[in-house]
Amino acid sequence: MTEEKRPVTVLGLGDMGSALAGALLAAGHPVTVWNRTATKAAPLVAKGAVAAETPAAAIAANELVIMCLLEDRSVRAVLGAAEEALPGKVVVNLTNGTPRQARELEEWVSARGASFLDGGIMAIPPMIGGPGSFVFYSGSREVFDAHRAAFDVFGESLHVGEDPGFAALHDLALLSGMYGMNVGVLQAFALVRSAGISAVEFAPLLNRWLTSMSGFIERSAEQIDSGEYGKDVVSNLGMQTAAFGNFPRAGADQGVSFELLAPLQALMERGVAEGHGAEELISLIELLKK
Ligand code: FVH
Repeated sequence: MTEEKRPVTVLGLGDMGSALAGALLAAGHPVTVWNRTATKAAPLVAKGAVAAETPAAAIAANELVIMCLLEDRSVRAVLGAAEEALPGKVVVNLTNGTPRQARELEEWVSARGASFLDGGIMAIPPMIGGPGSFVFYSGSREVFDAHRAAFDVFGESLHVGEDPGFAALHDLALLSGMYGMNVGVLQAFALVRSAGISAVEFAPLLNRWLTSMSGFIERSAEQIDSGEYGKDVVSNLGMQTAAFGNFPRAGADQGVSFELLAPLQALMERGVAEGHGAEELISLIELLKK
């Protein structure tokens, strides 16, 4: 059997687990699946997957075991019920979680004679296997390299460190960026809709603005790594804090809540009060350190 056609077990057939199993089948991998609600396996069985009756049977079927469940608790419940099947297996957990959960799970899995990688999927289900999809992995580089051909079916595979917690850390960091953007998008649409402007007509302007602003990420990163926030400043924090006061004012006039942006205003005002008014806004990162 070639490396590319390695048999794989997938535990968890929600939207994402089904997409992962479907991509493996489409790439020619023999796939064994298990899901708590057994009926969800039917579409994959129709495409050639084998449905196992228990997690232990699914794990016993193949060396490589990919898990994609709701959260850490469900991963623990499923593995806890299948401990006897774990020795010699490679468990790859693509369930969203925290760095600490990944490190603790790695210890638990290793103690039962299996290898462990944690992962973070940077795609939504329809993107799996397509050009925009990428997945973080952390844990043993050797284990990652040995199974990479199967991982590459999902999208670009990025090993981000031997520390098993690093995939979750990268995942949560990118999701922080996404949710921050969602906060801004919500507020922007709420403001224009409050004046009866079409969201569809406004969307291209919002897209254009966010795309051009994302161009400043690398510059901010250089400032963060150097700790130098006061050089060649183009939009100082004091100026931005003064302008920021217009959001609650306009919100009150237009009937739009300020609750999403209020925490940022408080942080900006603290930054100015602590003497960072002449620096770039990104200097606020120093205030986020606990
Ligand atoms: N879908 C997405 O857009 C995101 C993209 C990035 C990665 N996330 C994470 O992927 C994990 C799974 O997400 P999902 O979209 O597949 O989620 P659901 O469709 O809600 O499926 C959840 C599966 O978990 C099973 N499950 C839940 N609790 C238990 C349990 N106690 N024991 C066993 N299995 C459990 C559930 O089973 P069932 O309800 O069908 O019986 C589903 O298979 C997740 O970490 C995302 O954050 C997705």
